[in-house]
Amino acid sequence: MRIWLGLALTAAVTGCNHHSALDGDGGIDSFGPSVDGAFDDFDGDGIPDVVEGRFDMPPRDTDGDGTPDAKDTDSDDDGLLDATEGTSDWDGDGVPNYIDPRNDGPPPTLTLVAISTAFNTPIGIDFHEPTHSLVLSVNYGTNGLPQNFDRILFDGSHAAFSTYSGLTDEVKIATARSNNPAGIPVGTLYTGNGIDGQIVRISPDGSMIDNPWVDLPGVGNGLMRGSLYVDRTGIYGGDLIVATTTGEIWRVTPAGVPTRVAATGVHLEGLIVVPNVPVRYGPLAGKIIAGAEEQGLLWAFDATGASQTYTLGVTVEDIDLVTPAENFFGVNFGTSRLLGATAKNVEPMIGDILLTQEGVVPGTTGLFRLQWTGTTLEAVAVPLDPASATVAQWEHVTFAGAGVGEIQ
Ligand SMILES: [Ca+2]
Ligand SMILES: [Ca+2]
Ligand SMILES: [Ca+2]
Ligand SMILES: [Ca+2]
Repeated sequence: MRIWLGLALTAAVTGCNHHSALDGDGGIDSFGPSVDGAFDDFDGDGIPDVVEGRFDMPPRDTDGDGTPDAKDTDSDDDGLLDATEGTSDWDGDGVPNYIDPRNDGPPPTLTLVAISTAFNTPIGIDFHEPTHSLVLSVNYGTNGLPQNFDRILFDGSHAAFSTYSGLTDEVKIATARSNNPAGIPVGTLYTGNGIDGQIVRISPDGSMIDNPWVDLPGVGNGLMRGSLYVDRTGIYGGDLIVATTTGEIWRVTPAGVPTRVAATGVHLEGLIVVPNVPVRYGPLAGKIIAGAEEQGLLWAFDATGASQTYTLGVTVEDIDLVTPAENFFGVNFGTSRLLGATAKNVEPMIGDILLTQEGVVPGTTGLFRLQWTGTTLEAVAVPLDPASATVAQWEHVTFAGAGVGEIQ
């Protein structure tokens, strides 16, 4: 046995040396004359060429776009870079992430942890990237006093994000992140003010308040209590997108120029722009999606305003993309607490769409993973671990590179 292991080890070492010796010897393939070692990493994604099937005949090309995996920075064309996905196997199906465009396994069982600090009527939540913290809208039930927006510090305590106060409407928020293609200052916060068609903008440090920043043209536009979202895909130019309580969808440029995308006539809640990745999102790829709680429908809009609806068995309150290496946080309105789950816990659904339902059946998460199976759109309930904190009523949820006490 010992001899056998020794031989295997010797062979492996010899193999490495052999490939290293080849490197730079003038051998030519489509990768060029000077880079031909098996353990090279041509595309710099951290995955060696030999693992990426460079020496297969023909070289492996998972997404069939003509660029072999060893040169392709997104080998499976699912919108997540190979360097992010790596060779681990988040969905446990035996296929490494970087060549696995869909999560085939069941959704994870979530262990939600209640953050110890209580909040007064919390509603909206998002990531404040400049301070690596969560920003929340709070206090609408006390006439917006002492202020409407708090940041949540690492120990779970509150600090005012802005002195802005007096909003008595349920307040939804959206922040700009560094992935915004229009270069909106990172940490800029957008919200409504309870007045028809008006949007407020607050500077990243909370000090400058434009109220209103934009007053949508026309009347009966509705309130921003629908949802706000800053485009991360570039499909909408990095604009702010809003969905209103009267069912209008608008895009607003960073300079404050609004354009109406659609008008549905039905209260919309929850909003994202879906990355333009057909293999993962099917017919939703590249679309704005929003929920219509009272209809039990998901609406999808293209840039021309053309729309389609889907019945998924979920009354949507909020919509999010499950992002790599970010913790999950949600506003559990029924207990005035934040609930969190670790990035590791949500890993099996990275890249998927998460639908949040306000009304929660006791003992469940009230969260649903929305996937394109290749033939159909399917929303599957995300189960709750028996050891988890319970959910009373969700308001908004987010994925964030923030830590709060128990959730790091
Ligand atoms: Ca590589
Ligand atoms: Ca390819
Ligand atoms: Ca990928
Ligand atoms: Ca996999």
